[in-house]
Amino acid sequence: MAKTALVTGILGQDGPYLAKLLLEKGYKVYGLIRRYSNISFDNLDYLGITKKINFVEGDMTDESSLLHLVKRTMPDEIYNLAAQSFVGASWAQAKLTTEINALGVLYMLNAIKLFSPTTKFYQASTSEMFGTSHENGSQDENTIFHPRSPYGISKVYAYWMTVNFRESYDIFTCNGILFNHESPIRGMQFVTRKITDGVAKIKMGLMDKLSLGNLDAKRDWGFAGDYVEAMYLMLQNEKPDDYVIGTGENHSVREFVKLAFKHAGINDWEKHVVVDVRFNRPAEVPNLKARPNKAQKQLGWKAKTSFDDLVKMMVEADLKRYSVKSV
Ligand code: NAP
Ligand code: F7E
Repeated sequence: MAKTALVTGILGQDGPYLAKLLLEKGYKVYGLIRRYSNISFDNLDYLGITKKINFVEGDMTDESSLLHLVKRTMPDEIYNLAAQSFVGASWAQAKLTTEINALGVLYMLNAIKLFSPTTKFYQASTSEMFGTSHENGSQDENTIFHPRSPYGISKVYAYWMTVNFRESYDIFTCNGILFNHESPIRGMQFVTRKITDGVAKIKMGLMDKLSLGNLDAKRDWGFAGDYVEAMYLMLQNEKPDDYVIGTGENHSVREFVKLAFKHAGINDWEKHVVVDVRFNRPAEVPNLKARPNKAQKQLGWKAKTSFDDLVKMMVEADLKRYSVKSV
């Protein structure tokens, strides 16, 4: 019989890439969606898989909806990707961020414990939990957490609750501590997509200036399509554990900007970029770089897409979108 997986966050960035991978492996995929006045399947459409998903309704903040869902579907695997995932919004919406990202995970884990204790659970943890903490400029599974935003704090709660259900009830739970990963379907608010979309608009003459915040922040940026393979591999492993996932290389926002303009054939990038302090955060995370050795050793996972290829892929996809629109 085909394996079943429930993917929360199915309409976001990672949900569609993961669902595509699981469908290719023969899974029946349930995708959790909340109630919307106006729903968008654009990201699933981009990967051509909308019709293959079994949509189920629920909300991470509504415990009873998750209890019913797990009881009804009893999936082999649950990948919890749903979140208020934008760090920048988490100060103004700290309670909502906590309810979705922290309590939502507790509700899901309780549902598993009560109705489907053999279900394996993947939690989308994040490098934002490290904040300013590092050893010699990088982070691994043993680096202590020092989150710098309500988002990072909510994810630390979810991380430990995921560990605790493993230790208390012997449920197969894993944390993937993923560093930034991007793609042509990355949300528009995140800096990479804001840049590639802006560069494409400038190239097409639709915009002249791109306003950004801190150009000095450094991130370990990889491709989402590579990272969903790590999520899958964690749940296929013999024992549940927690893994840092990243490329092992980092770059500044400034480097990303320069490269994006270069791939669009624009040389005078500084003419088009304006620094606007309104995009600065109350507390910044200045420097993140993964040491993903454990994942490489135990899961056989390694990032495949280079920084240059990632930027090129995103710029080309946005240029294509605007070229098609302007025909
Ligand atoms: P994303 O594009 O923002 O997608 C998150 C999804 O969660 C959206 O589809 C959103 O639905 C859904 N969601 C939000 N609140 C919900 C609720 N109350 N009930 C049900 N669904 C809800 O995020 P992503 O980049 O794919 O990231 C996936 C996960 O990995 C997130 O948990 C994120 O925090 C984590 N993460 C991401 C990165 C990264 O670099 N991308 C790195 C580390 C960890 P709507 O469509 O309705 O908004
Ligand atoms: O910011 C700086 C900003 O919003 C990256 C989420 O997926 O990855 C993501 O969180 C950096 C920060 O991502 C702008 O200050 C400068 O230093 O793209 P971002 P993030 O905050 O790193 C982690 C791993 C997650 O878990 C999150 O869910 O870029 N920056 N200028 C800017 N950032 C934004 N958004 N906009 C700017 O104009």
